[in-house]
Amino acid sequence: MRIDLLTLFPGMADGFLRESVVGKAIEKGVLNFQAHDIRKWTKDKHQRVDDTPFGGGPGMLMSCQPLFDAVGAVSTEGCEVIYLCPDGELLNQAIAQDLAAKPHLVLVSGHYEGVDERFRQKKVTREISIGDYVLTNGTLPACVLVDCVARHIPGVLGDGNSLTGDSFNGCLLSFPQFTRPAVYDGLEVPPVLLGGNHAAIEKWRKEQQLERTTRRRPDLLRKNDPKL
Ligand code: 4GS
Repeated sequence: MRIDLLTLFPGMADGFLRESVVGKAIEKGVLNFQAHDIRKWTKDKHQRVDDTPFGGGPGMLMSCQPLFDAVGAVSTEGCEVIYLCPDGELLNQAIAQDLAAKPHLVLVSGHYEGVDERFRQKKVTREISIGDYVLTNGTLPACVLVDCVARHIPGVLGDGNSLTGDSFNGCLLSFPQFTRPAVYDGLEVPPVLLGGNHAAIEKWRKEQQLERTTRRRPDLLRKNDPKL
């Protein structure tokens, strides 16, 4: 899978994504990731990539020319061009899974007050938000998207970091987990987990998941069963 990220801060993305699990995937060539500096494509004599909004108002907007040319340079036939912004669809596990099946994503990070609307109309095929809050720039949202998409690409996760036990995969939160020692500072591990009765462990874990989801995220249960 190929992912190109267009940003004014490529170093932010490289610093985050070239470490750990996703970093290994990039090294192995399972994920072909490239961060590009949008400024590289500006034709402005002062290297500017932004300008003041027509009609007035605070802040600066990213101009069309560098964005159109950057997308033109990195895109391929049929690739998905995703603009990260608070007014996009809210990112979730299903969207991440869907995007992981695509051969080529081009991600565009907004900066300042955003981008010229004509860029969104003509070049962007999908708009995604990582949550209802406002950040200083769109590079972190793009990294979040790359991270959660990458873990669905075959060969990215080892056995130690399995997809199957994820919160949300079954629309239930995870069960509580414990490792050695069996007693720490007087705190005991639930005895069922030490017994080796796999059916009993399975049952306990399912109950814990239901109990936790009901208490913490009843909205997830309702999404699964609208009657609730
Ligand atoms: C988000 C978000 C975001 C909005 C970028 C203000 C700079 C900023 N992008 N999900 N301009 N939340 N973007 O806050 O995607």
